[in-house]
Amino acid sequence: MSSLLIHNIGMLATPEGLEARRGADQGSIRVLENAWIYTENGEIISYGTGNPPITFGEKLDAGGRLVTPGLVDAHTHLIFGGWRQNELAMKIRNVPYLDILAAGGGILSTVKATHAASEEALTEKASAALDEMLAFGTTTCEAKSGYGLCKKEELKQLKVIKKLNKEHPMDVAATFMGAHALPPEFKADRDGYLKLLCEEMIPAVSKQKLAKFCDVFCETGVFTAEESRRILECGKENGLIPKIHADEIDPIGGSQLAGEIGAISAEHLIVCPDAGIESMAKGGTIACLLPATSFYLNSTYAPARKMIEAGVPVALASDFNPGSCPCLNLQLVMNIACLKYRLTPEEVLTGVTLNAAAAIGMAEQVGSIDRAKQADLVIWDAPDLNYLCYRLGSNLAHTVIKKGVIYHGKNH
Ligand code: IZC
Ligand code: ZN
Repeated sequence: MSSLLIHNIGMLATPEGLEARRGADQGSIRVLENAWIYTENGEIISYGTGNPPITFGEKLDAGGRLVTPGLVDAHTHLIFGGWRQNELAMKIRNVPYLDILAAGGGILSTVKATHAASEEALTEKASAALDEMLAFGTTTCEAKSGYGLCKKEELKQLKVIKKLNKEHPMDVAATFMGAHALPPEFKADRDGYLKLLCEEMIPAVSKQKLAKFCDVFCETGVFTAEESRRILECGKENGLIPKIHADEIDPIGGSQLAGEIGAISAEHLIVCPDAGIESMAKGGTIACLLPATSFYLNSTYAPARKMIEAGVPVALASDFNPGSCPCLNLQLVMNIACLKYRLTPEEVLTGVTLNAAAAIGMAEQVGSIDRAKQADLVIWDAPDLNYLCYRLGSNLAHTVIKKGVIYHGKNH
């Protein structure tokens, strides 16, 4: 048996429970001072304040620092070939994201680079990104396919995710996103691609158990709300839980659809209308917001406060991808969520831990410091939660613990 006692914790801050927290509960977290946490075999056994009752096993002195659950990144496009630094000059000249895509660039240029990369090369590249995420305090993430856009290449991406989930310390939840863009060869035959998705790709993903979720980019010039409904319903029939990229640039009905079909989460929601918020509240959909993307696209910010007030649980994620957000640092996402969404540090913490875990169906295993959950913890170079959300641009992760094992420790 391996055990670890983390003691001398200045502040322990965590949301509580096994499901997403909404409304006023999003900002109501447990805060303990002068605390300790005891873990065995990668699981949280007990925690408390004052002198720990445990004297045996490995000990880790938190040095009076803040400890939170490991962060959960519920939205990444982790597996891709190449980068898109060539788009920066276009962004500076205000060329819109969708114009770059319509001209065959954007997602489609990453599709070419991903096709050209071997499974081994993609694995190596994504593994390095996971290392970096872990060093920033992320201990669980989601990863999407979507740079294949044909059966063979989508399955290649999903196999990389499966391998990383097995071999890297990070837990990686897989999402099939063959509906990320219309492949150019189907430009004159949209229905042909929908048929390929529904009749070949989704059944193959499901049969090979390569993904838990199915996602669609519901956007002007990409997939309409009706097409998105067809794809997500087909995913559901094949056992894949629906997610949807909705209202990122234009409000074309994605958030309303999310609530109607009972999507586990809707992503982006930058221009989400009131009807979409209402539908998500009714359908129990989590709003997975990506504030670093708003920053990177120089766009407006999702109405996060309105969502919390309407009882929609808010999760926060990086959207790590080579186009609209080449950032995998959830600490920066936390800063922007405070400053631009006007969320409190407590609401933000719930957004990057428990609600993010719920958005990927893992709230029973990770996302909070509760007994019997995985011992996924971060010791921060911060005395309290306000400090973590207030500092900007540094990496404050001091020690990252995944399933009771210490992966990164900085010497100070
Ligand atoms: O590669 O541009 N929004 N999909 C939807 C993305 C951004 C990723 C990309
Ligand atoms: Zn995305």
